[in-house]
Amino acid sequence: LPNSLAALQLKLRSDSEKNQLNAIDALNALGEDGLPVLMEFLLERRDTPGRTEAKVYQTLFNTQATKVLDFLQQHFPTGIVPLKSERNIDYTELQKLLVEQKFQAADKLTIEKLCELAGESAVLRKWLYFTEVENFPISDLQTIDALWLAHSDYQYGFSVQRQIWLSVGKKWDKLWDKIGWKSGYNWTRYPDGFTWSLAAPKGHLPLSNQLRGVRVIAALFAHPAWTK
Ligand code: UYC
Repeated sequence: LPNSLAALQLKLRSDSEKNQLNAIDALNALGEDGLPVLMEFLLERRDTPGRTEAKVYQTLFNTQATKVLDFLQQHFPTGIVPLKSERNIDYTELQKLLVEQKFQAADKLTIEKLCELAGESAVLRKWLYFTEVENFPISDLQTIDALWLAHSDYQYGFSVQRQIWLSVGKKWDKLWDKIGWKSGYNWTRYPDGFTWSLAAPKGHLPLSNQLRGVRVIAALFAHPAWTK
């Protein structure tokens, strides 16, 4: 019986990430019977959260079952991603918006958090200088990125955008096209032109306004956070 609970339990712990991710969907489809298996797995892996653990967390949250939500609240009160900050910045609200898949509000808050990270003058200005980005701590950028990854099935995040940018030979126009920020000569209009769900192309979110040029996003992509 390939779809038996025991088989899926093993598949969830197999060496292949693809098999693990498929097992999550199959267990979720079993409903009542599958959810305890997912909860047990999450407790087991609580200290090593990666893509599989994040998908288990998001899948459990999406059930909106009282028992499951109580479990998540008890064991993972601040979510599946450790909310590390070198500047004492609180990322709990960003975590909340992302787990609830409120992508537009999460995107806006991401920009605000980056300004907070840059300091008081950036908070008042509401946009960043590239020189401020260069001084961002690694841990904070990694936390923000890990939150986007975890709650988008690894579709969204600066590191995803950077990977695509590298894959197109660092050609900005090719990147904009691939992530749905530009179509031919036309910029996507903020906010209504953008897709505030998981239906967008990989790397679509989070946004960074290109009105003042590419230096800020270039500084983000050059940051040591992605290579350390
Ligand atoms: N906007 O077009 N954008 C804004 C994007 C551009 C513009 C905010 C992204 C092109 C103006 C965000 C793209 C452009 C404002 C983004 C995009 C343009 C604004 C809110 C595709 C005109 C009003 C946060 C690359 C041709 C604010 C913020 C202002 C806002 C994001 C216009 C998140 C990814 C070149 C006029 N756009 N933006 O920064 O500054 O205000 O006047 O990138």
